[in-house]
Amino acid sequence: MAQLVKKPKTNLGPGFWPVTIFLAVLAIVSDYYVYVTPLSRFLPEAAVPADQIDALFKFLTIVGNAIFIYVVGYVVYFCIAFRRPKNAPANTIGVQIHDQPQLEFWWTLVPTLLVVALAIFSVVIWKGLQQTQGDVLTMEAIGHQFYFEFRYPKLKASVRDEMHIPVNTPITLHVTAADVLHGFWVPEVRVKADMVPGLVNTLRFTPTTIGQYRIICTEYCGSSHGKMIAKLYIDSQQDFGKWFAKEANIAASGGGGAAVALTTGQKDKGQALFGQKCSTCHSVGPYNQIIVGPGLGHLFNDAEHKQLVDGKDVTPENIAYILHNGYQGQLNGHVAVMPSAQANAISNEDIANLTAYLVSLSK
Ligand code: HEC
Ligand SMILES: [Cu+2]
Repeated sequence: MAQLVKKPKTNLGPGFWPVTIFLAVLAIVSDYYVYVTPLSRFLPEAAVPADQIDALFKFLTIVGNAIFIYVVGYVVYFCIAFRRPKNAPANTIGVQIHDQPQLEFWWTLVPTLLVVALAIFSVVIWKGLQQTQGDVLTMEAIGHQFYFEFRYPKLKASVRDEMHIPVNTPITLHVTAADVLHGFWVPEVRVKADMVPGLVNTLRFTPTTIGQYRIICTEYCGSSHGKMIAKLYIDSQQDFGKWFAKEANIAASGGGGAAVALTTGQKDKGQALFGQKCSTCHSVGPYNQIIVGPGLGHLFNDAEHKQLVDGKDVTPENIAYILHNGYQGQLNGHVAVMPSAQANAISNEDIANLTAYLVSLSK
């Protein structure tokens, strides 16, 4: 292979410093525009962490923009400055440069400092997000195929695909899923959490701007994943009060809305499921007809076992509780384990159906 005929005097090529200065000007000017442009112009900020998240995003953009300009600028410049001379053979290779400790020192130090700064910046914001601002409104969001369910304290029925929250009120939102992975994301609030069956993730934010926003599922969860868009209403305190009172009325009168899953369980489906998932361990005879677990046919009218194995009264809710969480106690002097819903691979809907079936056996 032929060597490059004309070796340049410096390693940097002619015009390196003017190009460097030009790139600096370009970076400073464009970064200035990034700095002065509020991100809320493109995506409104509707809650408290949004401004901090935007500040972090801006920091990333400003640093990234400068790096981008220098990398692309130098690539273009070097392509031109060190191009193959017209008279050189086609297989000419350029001067190979090795061992530049000074250069290596800087290209290690600068990115390290940047990444450390970024880490400090994000940890500070993250810490703020973890702090409870007093337990003002704590609620739950549950992802289902294919809708969001919202539960409020003191509201018997859950609400479907509509989340109402009062403005300027710190919200603690626990999210989870009933069937498969879902995601909870409100772009205007800038918070996002995975909704995972069996795991509760917590989001904290304080809504600041009254309005209507989108809650989007961000995890491909099945054929109608794209339809999983719920509405977030940030209401005035008054409007929220009205809405809440209305929901509470609906729940009390037992109609309308999405009733609690338990009342909607279907015993036929429960019976079918019992045959698949439960009959290896349970008979539908009396309590003493034990297979692995006790017989479940007389839960409500067994004179000898007036309470459930966990000592609670026999009610549909308490039965569902055992189906959900499982239970470990003693049965005939041995440790006996009732598997949890996760271990039994049953959904909340399955629990409702099974409970309806068990109730129908003895009531
Ligand atoms: C691997 C065996 C096993 C399977 C499968 C199983 N269970 Fe159980 N279950 C038990 C055992 C053991 C107990 C008793 C636990 C104890 O007393 O500590 C129990 C307790 C219960 C109880 C409480 C009974 C009472 O009198 O308080 C209910 C209700 C129940 N199971 C329902 C179900 C249903 C519904 C299914 C199907 C989804 C199911 N179980 C699947 C083993 C099982
Ligand atoms: Cu989903």
